[in-house]
Amino acid sequence: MRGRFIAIEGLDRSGKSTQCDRLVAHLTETTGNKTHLFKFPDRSTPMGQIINQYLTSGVALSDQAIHLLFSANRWERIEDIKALLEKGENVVLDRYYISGIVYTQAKGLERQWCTNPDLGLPVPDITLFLTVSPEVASQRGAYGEERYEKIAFQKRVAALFHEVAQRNCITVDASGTEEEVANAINQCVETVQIGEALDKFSGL
Ligand code: NYM
Ligand code: MG
Repeated sequence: MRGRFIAIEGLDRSGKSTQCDRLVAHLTETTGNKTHLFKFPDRSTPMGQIINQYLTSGVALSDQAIHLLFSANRWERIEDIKALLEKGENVVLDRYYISGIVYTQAKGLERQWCTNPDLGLPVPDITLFLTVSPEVASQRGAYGEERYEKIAFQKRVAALFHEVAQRNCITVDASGTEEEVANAINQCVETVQIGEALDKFSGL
């Protein structure tokens, strides 16, 4: 049987990275199979390095160009992800195409335009959306260091995330303790049915 394919989405400083690490440990233990974490953007690839410069040092790129780079950065890792799933290993994603779409749409670009480059990517078995208010997130460590970490922008992203999550995600309240959030995530993950074939993303 193929591995489990799980994505975690949320605002900046919603606790995604911590929870992804915990979920990797949980799946390794409960399924007995290797579990891999992929983080998007993957800043280690050549495209990821340009994305990193854009996010951290204000390199100028048009909204369209950076959007396509974020999408290309997913496409450049997808064959590796599929191969692991087919071997029966699990894959956890720290952000995926929903982040890609809502962060760019929050800048005022059209939903369909934002969706197009990601069409055809494999759809996760479940996408968890960790909710935390932009105000609470802004109190967390190192907030404001990267482009996009501004409350007004995060509020626009949050509104889009909430709308999209109704149809595409399981929403998890991420304002509790690390332990409480991890328990809620583990419960959601246990109920997931794993189909043999991966669906192809066809829109939100
Ligand atoms: N981001 C992330 C996008 O704007 N589009 C995307 O496709 C992805 C994957 O990059 N503010 C944004 C969201 C974050 C930033 O991600 C860096 P992270 O998870 O904070 O490293
Ligand atoms: Mg961030």
